[in-house]
Amino acid sequence: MEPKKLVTIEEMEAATERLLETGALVGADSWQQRVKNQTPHCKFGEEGICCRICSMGPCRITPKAPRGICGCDVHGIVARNFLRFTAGGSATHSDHGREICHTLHETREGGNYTVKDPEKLIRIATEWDIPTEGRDIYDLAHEVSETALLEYGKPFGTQRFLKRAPKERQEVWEREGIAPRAIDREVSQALHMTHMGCSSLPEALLKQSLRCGLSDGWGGSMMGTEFSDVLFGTPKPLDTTANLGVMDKDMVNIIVHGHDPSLSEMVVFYAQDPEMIALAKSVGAKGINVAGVCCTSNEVAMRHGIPMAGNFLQQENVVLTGACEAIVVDVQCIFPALGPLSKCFHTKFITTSNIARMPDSEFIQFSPENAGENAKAIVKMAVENFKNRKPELVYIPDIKETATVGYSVEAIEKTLDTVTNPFVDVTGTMKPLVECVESGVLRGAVAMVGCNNPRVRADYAHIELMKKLLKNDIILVLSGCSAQAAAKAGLMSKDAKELCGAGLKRVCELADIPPVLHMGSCVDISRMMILASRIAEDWGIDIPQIPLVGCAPEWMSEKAVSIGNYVVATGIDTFLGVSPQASGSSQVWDMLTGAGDNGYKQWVGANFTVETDVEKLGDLMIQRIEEKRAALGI
Ligand code: BF8
Ligand code: SF4
Repeated sequence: MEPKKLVTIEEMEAATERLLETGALVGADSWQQRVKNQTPHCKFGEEGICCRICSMGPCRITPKAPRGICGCDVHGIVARNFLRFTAGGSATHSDHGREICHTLHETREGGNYTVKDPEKLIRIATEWDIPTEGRDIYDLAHEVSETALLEYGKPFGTQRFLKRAPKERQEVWEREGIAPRAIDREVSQALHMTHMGCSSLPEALLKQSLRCGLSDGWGGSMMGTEFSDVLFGTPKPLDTTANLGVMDKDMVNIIVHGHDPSLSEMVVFYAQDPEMIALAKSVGAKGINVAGVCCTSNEVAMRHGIPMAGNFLQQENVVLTGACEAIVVDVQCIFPALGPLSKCFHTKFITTSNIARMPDSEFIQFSPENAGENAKAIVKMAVENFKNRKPELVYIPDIKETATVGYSVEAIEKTLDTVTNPFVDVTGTMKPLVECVESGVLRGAVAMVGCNNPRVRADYAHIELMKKLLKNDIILVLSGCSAQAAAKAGLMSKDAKELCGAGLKRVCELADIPPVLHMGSCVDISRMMILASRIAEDWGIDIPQIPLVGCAPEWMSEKAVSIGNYVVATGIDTFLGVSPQASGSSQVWDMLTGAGDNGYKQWVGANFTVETDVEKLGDLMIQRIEEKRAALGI
């Protein structure tokens, strides 16, 4: 069969160009223009060799000035900056997780929020030695959420979820002194260590980067994921659509953007309210269309099939369609540019969190207690704004692909059960997957994650790398903006099996899956950690031995660096297409990339590889996967 014609990156770029013409008509600014204004970037910043942590500085390291005023050398400065970057990401993800724990605490029968997956709640309670027998589910939810919240500040012990990792991993974390304690403590300690006159020894700073990252991946993010599932349901495979063509010129278009499903779930709910739909019809629309951007999009796509309008660098495009009645945001990855941009159109830019306040927005403070009321007010505001649309500015690019999303670990397990059941009387095991890799039908797996970054042609690295890996029988698990890049390009549709090598194609047919599995938002990279742990355990090997690597080809955020640290600490080699701001120190660089004899590789059995050439990055990943296979003798 001829491969299905999928939308190309050139077609997506042409659509963006056309939207920028609308922008020019109304005098809108754009990230494309701002990138030009900011180029070239500051070289000191790029290399991580500028220190601003005390007011004797800022100090910049040059051959003539090899030390800051306090005497700190370039290695200390770069390592401190790297740790601060990590701590920013860890704090952000973990605070998102904390908000979810608070939402769990607000659940009650008939309330704004309820427990949608009681089985999962009971499973976690049992794991945490909380009595479950005969208890009211809400009573249990409240105790579990209180216990979870204590993980942020408990005075003693390490994170409860670490026990989910294979024994060998837990021993590595203990041996290296990087098993994370209370989440807030790891972030605080990172700031303390990097204060003027504290640590300047790269080894100590980088070990804290690993520990702080682990407190995110195996602490805050993991709680964010697990309790989002308890609250809103554990994702199961669902069909949806992706790219700007999901917006509808005849409907009220509401875009949800950000990260916390506590907001987006409510907006989705009230957009289906008959009263709101009737109101939409009364203002001349055919109905209400909710679509997502960034991680919020992943959250609502995988639980409700809500279409994905786009990823990080497409957020301005949704406004440029002229058909966006409201862009409703909570926290993280929201361009402040949306304020002035929305003023060029009729779009309401609605901020909802005290954590992300922005000029030129309408602020409707959202909290678990007033969620229903406020979500309804937001939907109403969007609907009433339909009449202010300027038809002459409306242009929605006709590009849209189908995608199957929602592969939680539970869903993957279930899929594997259906494949093996006719032959083997075992369920709940990753063994069928392991057998596919051992036999060589699949060569291995890549966890591709992360953002867009204008340093890289938007989505190009994601899409090109995915195609290359699929051809080489490497299965992909995705999250974050990488997931939307794949969905926009049609790579999450089951038809994408035509792009795969013979082995992977066969697996997709047998299991009835797309070759690129959607695992959710960025906090859901914690799902990938569980998946890797389960595979290692069912295979009887340690995680670094699995022919599996991580990749963030277009990453940009502090969160991405925190993720990188915990993914590597979990034992998964990670490939980056954008350089961390750490190249100014040979010592730090070697420790991160495994070049020296003392660093990430020696401590945790995995390291970063940085390569900005997309072709070479793909080759390096394939090479690493093949090396791991050879080491296993398969
Ligand atoms: O947390 S992939 S641009 S949206 S940081 Fe942001 Fe990056 Fe997208 Fe989600 Ni993750
Ligand atoms: Fe300069 Fe040292 Fe102060 Fe950094 S801590 S700004 S290197 S004096």
